[in-house]
Amino acid sequence: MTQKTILRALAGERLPTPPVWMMRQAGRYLPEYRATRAQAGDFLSLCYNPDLAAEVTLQPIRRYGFDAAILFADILLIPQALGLDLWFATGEGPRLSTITHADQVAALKPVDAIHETLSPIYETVRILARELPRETTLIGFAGAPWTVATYMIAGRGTPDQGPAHAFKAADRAAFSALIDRVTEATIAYLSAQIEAGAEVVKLFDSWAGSLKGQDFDDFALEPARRIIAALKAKHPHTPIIAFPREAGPRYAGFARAVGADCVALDNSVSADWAAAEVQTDGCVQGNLDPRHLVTGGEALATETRRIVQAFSNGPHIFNLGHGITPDADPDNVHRMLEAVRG
Ligand code: 1CP
Repeated sequence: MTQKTILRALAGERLPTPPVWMMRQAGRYLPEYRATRAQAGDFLSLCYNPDLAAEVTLQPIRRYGFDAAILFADILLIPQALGLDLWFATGEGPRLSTITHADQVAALKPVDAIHETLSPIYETVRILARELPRETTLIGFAGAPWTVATYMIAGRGTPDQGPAHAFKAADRAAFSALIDRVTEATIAYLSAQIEAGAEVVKLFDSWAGSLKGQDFDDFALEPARRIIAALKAKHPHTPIIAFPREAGPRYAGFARAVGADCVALDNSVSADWAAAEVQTDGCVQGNLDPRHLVTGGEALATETRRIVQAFSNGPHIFNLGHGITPDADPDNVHRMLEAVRG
């Protein structure tokens, strides 16, 4: 049996044409997504409706034939499953009830209780495992503990993660207990996704770049290492992609340190630097600036080909450095794919 292209790249194979998918490939830039979302009502109703969540996951596969589909869900479902309130204020992004004291960390629901909330997500995975084309890889995901904790502490997205840094400085023990609780929940959540049919899992540490020095070791590296070790013990054949966004020089050696099969690169990293310093460790994923999908033109094709070329001597999955934005032109995605696949 010929393996799927993404799985071959994750196993360390250099392919003549890199496999390709896109962060946030199911999203508001697609008219069919906006229509299904309107049908669901709001964003969370879409996440918890397995038929509609599977439908929006499949939409970009039908339109573009990406090599992978990513489960449609959100990193903030875990805090909700641990007992926090979660809602999406229209046009304003996510809002959560906040954690500001050690007592509130202790009062979170036990890890075993998360499946009660998250079982519709596993049903979405089962539907997708049945319905995806045979050549398409199904990727499950979760947020990394630090990134998830920044939302649990602030109750919203924050430009500098100030509230989470303040909590860490004021009570490092309580902060560590929160990271531990999210770490355990993430292991249980990703294991259940794999058991339902996810073939690869990705850990999104979108705010890793604001952790420095020892904090990066303790709260980005160590939780990822623990999650990956626990998953590998149970599911040794499931590849794992780590995304320590804006880790900069700390990208070097990261995959090896945490035991990941691939590291996803954000677009602040130079492809030539990463080919020399990061890809020597194994597969890399990335890293086109998503703004090129808004602006298009010759720069989109040139930049896409430059990235493919820079990573052409080793295993590479072509992707964006961050999520595609709602103002992107869907036709530019076709142009990007032409530039990757020739
Ligand atoms: O329809 C809408 O209006 C909601 C927009 C949206 C979408 C499409 C949100 C709210 N989440 C998602 C889906 C999502 N989120 C997916 C699956 C779909 C896909 O990739 O095709 C994934 C993998 C995520 C991951 C996610 N959610 C991250 C990590 C990746 C990243 O972008 O850095 C983060 C930080 C979130 C939180 C979140 N969810 C939604 C928003 C607007 C945000 C960011 C909030 C903020 O920081 O202000």
